[in-house]
Amino acid sequence: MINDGGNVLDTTGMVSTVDPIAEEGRFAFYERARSENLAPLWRVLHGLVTEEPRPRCAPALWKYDRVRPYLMEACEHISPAEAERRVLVLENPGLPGQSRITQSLFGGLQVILPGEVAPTHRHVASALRFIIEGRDAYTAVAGEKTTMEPGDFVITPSMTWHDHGNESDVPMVWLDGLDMHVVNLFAASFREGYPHTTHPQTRPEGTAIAEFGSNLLPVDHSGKSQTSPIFNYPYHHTREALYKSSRVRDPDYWHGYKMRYSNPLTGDWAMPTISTWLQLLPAGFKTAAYRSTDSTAYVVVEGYGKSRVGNQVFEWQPHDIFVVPSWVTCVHEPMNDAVLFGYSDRVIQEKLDFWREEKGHV
Ligand code: 1HN
Repeated sequence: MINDGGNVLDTTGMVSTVDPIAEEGRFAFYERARSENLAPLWRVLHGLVTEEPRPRCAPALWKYDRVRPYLMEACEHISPAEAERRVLVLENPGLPGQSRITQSLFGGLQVILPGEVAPTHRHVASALRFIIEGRDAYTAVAGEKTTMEPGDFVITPSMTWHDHGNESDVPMVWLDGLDMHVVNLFAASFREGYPHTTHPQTRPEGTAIAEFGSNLLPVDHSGKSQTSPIFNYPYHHTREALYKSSRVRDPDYWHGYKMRYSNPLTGDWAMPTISTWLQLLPAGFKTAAYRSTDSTAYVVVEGYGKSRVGNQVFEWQPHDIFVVPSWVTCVHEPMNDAVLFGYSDRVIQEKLDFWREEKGHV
């Protein structure tokens, strides 16, 4: 295994068709070539270009009732002022030590206690928040605050100033999803701290949703930012949309009722680098076998059930998080009405013509 700082190339599997006996006579040549920064492609070719996806990320499940005590203990060890962001990274067991929940994306759980503030900074990496627990904490993005409730999907676009605070009397926990591994693949990362803890508020709370959140746009609005101008998609709206959909049509065999968060300016995904959606799996429904090339992290929002991921079965309940790797077949089976949030790199793969899916027989 070669780890070149993020891009892991597996050279241990069957990667070439060269004759191992003949190879011995070539090692001196390989050594001399290496001193000139040259290497034989034929030894690695089939590891570089595989017949099928070979995700290093593994199927994984985090049970929230096991994770939560660690989040609370983290609060005894460090403040957000010292940590900058008090986050426990959801480390995919197939990619230990790399801060990846899937091969391309970050996942972590952030906790903010009443009265705490996570200081203002900005970076090229875009972030999503999916609220797990708590109420009435805020995030401020580019001068506008939004109050967050469980199930809300919140966006921090690339290079926008952001800080978080908890003005309630209960701990707030959310999932952070970031694309910094994609940014770092291109060595395009910048970050900056703000000279003050919080950033001045330049627009009243509710501006974004008022102007962009009702299938209407300000008449002379012309910009087409790649990130949605709506930076909080409240759960009470999105949940209602799923249930309304469930009253007017049958569930999709492979997805149930699955709706993507979209950018109202373009109709594209809400974020340019991370696809996000919300999915209602009605009681008694079982999805047909499905796989796609976007390794996906799921958060259980409501309901109880199980998912078969490859040859593993994950039993889940609200707040649990699980990962379905690229090209691993998945079947979801809720026990009652269940709602799942999901995020993946599908939007990037679609732009690059990489993305594939396979729908099993129904
Ligand atoms: C970050 O800036 C936040 O702003 C959360 O809340 C998690 C993980 C890695 C790098 C930056 C935040 C992060 C992060």
